Amino acid sequence: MAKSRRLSPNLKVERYDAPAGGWGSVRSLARSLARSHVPFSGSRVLLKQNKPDGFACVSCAWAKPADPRVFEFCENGAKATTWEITQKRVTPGFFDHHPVSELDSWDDHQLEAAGRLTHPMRFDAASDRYLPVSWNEAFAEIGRELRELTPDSAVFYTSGRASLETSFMYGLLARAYGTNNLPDSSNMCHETSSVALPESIGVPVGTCTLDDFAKTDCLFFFGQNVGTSSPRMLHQLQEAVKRDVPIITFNPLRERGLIEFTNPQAPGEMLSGAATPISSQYHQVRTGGDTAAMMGIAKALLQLEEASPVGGSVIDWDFIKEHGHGWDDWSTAVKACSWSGIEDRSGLTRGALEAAAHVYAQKNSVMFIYGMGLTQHRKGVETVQTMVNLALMRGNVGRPGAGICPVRGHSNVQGQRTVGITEKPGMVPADKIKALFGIDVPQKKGLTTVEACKGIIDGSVRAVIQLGGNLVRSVPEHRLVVPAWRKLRLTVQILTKLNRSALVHGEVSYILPCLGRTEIDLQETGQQAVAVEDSTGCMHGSRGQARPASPDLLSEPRIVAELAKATVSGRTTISWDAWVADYARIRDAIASTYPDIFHDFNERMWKPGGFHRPIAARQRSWRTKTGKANFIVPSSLVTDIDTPPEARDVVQLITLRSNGQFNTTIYNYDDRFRGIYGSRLVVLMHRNDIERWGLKEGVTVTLATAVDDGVDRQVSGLRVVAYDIPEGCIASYFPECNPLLPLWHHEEKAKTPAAKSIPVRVKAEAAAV
Ligand SMILES: Nc1nc2c(c(=O)[nH]1)N[C@H]1C(S)=C(S)[C@@H](COP(=O)(O)OP(=O)(O)OC[C@H]3O[C@@H](n4cnc5c(=O)[nH]c(N)nc54)[C@H](O)[C@@H]3O)O[C@H]1N2
Ligand SMILES: Nc1nc2c(c(=O)[nH]1)N[C@H]1C(S)=C(S)[C@@H](COP(=O)(O)OP(=O)(O)OC[C@H]3O[C@@H](n4cnc5c(=O)[nH]c(N)nc54)[C@H](O)[C@@H]3O)O[C@H]1N2
Ligand SMILES: [Mo]
Repeated sequence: MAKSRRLSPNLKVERYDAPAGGWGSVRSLARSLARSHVPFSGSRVLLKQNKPDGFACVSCAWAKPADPRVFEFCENGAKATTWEITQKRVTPGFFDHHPVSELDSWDDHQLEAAGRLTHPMRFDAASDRYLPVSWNEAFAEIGRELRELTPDSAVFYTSGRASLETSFMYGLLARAYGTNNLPDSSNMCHETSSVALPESIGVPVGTCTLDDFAKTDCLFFFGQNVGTSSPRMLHQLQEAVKRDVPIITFNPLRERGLIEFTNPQAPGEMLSGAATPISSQYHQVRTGGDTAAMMGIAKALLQLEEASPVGGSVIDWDFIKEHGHGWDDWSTAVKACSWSGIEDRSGLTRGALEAAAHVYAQKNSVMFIYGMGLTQHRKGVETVQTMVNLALMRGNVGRPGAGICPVRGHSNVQGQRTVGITEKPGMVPADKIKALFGIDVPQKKGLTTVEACKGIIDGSVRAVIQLGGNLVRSVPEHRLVVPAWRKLRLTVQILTKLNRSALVHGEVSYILPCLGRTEIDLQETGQQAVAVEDSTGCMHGSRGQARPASPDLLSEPRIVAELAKATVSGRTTISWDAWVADYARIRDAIASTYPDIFHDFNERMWKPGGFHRPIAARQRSWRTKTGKANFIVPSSLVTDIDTPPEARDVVQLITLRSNGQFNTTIYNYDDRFRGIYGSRLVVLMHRNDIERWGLKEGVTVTLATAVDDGVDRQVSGLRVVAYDIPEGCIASYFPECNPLLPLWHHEEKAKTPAAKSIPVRVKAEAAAV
């Protein structure tokens, strides 16, 4: 195949065989500084990123070390910062020039690239424009509107970026108002882990910290695209590889960051072009085939154990006896699984899985890292639990260098759950909240994100408040959600940048622009700081460094406090103004509510490397129903349960993120690591599949969801790109493909949309080029 192919005037595809990191990432960073019109002073702000005295990156949630590098950020973190500190502005004058119906024709990139919002705005139907409004008027009307609704018809969404302080207040606001309708981005992301892990090991989060990377003997890596989604982790992986730690990867796509890496911050490596190979084994599993692959590895382990001259050299019997529950059922199920079934479902050979098991059996301390490739499936909970079983077989939870490591998405998504953003009332200490703040936590379960969408479609939800996020793009089922969204009575977007969710608006609609985390937040008692929790359960302080984008912006804590005063005044004992004057008081309140995790919060948040929350499973204390670590048997190897087995022309669509995006924020149209430039409207297919359907690389196709429920779901104009992906699997980008995702096609228990296996048919378009 030619190294570089032009498939249309704006689409170029090439084989990208440079390492992740390296000069490519330096060039890309320089371009994003220039595009956002960020002068060199912007790079001074970057030096404070992820530093103990600086701000926590607004991009991913990866851990921040106690002894940071000079540049403790990656290409994508830097992009996120420059995107936020851009010099471009969306002022009231901008809205005057552009009616809402015109803006609605702009694409996601154009909307956010227009710059930072500067002023609170209210939609005016007569002129089809957003008009400036005073903050006081905005809060008063939103409060009035909310008070007129029944509490359960309002939804308080938050994207995982808002700080611990803001999130805590937001939870209290919703509960004082009378609802647990507090869905967050986690509902589309790692909710699968939050359901799977408590049943298996009694904690809702991972058990690994950064220290474990320095002590581990082997890493298993499932369905996480480290080079794009959490690039700073590449440093830990590189260090591990240099200690000869094998990395065994399962991913349908050969992702660059999992193949090789050049540390852009190591001059020697940059000059010599030396790259560190990352994965020692790379298994291109079929999408949804991980449960089968894990069963295969487990089966091979049992066989190795049986064949070993000294019993117990492979299976950790002492651990299982003392800590395990359900071994007999598990080992029986593993033995009952046929190799042919495993090979068929995983798309991997017995030999390949035995090779993985062979390495695993020889290594002492092993970590299991994973991302959306496991969580966004119909049976994702079972897959995560099967992976935990694999860890438990060799006692790999609760000792140094070993454990379970879900890689979280948004920079504080894990922390939001920790301080009460959840639709499940049982997850918050109701008695404390009553005693401390005079709020009765409603006992009715609230709506998840998927349930909120259902409510929007059926009309039972009347108001959506979004603290960050862009639900109109990030949720499934656009064809039904978007028109229903327009019928909402009230939509409020607390945002830094303009996005589609502000344009597809309700009858009464507000844009409330806020400070970003990189910005200096001045309140009555001086400059304020906030805190976030990273993927490893570590809390960090964060102090903004950049001048606010506009003098009219309010901080998120202030906006939430004002909304609370306008909506639930007299229903709590909280002195909202005092909290806003000094965020340390909010942290004291968090510490009183969750003392085990947050005692002495204000002092400890500045500890280099942050402070850890206690995670019982790390100490081998199992807060499960059995009091043990549970081997939970998956119900079946079949994960694509919405695809009839006889449907030969149906393929499984994986929706991907590119290297040029952060969720619905599209920085540019390139996906450098996958060698795709200039367009996101592509579909990656195996050569044999292209041939089978009589297509050619470069033609345009329509994808249609292959389910029969009366809803027509199609996305057109996608150009076929030949790609190294298993046959029967195709890939395209999120959010462009979200119209294909049925709302009910979600993880069975966790309700996480199954965005990594959407059954679709590929249809050639008549006017193909
Ligand atoms: N630059 C950047 N960083 C981000 C984000 C972003 O959009 N851009 N988003 C943030 C957020 S909110 C999140 S949740 C994380 C997401 O980060 P990831 O967890 O990396 O999620 P995805 O990028 O969606 O892709 C997951 C990977 O799973 C693979 N995969 C797909 N199906 C399967 C499968 O069935 N099995 C296996 N084993 N692998 C599979 C895909 O090929 C892909 O490499 O990143 C965060 N960081
Ligand atoms: N098909 C498919 N769908 C998916 C996924 C997938 O892999 N495939 N991934 C899912 C996942 S993992 C996630 S997490 C969701 C994400 O979904 P969301 O949480 O809905 O979306 P984001 O794109 O993260 O939100 C971006 C918006 O947040 C606003 N924003 C940015 N910074 C700030 C800030 O500091 N404060 C405030 N208040 N606002 C800010 C900006 O205006 C920006 O437009 O999407 C999910 N949807
Ligand atoms: Mo996410």
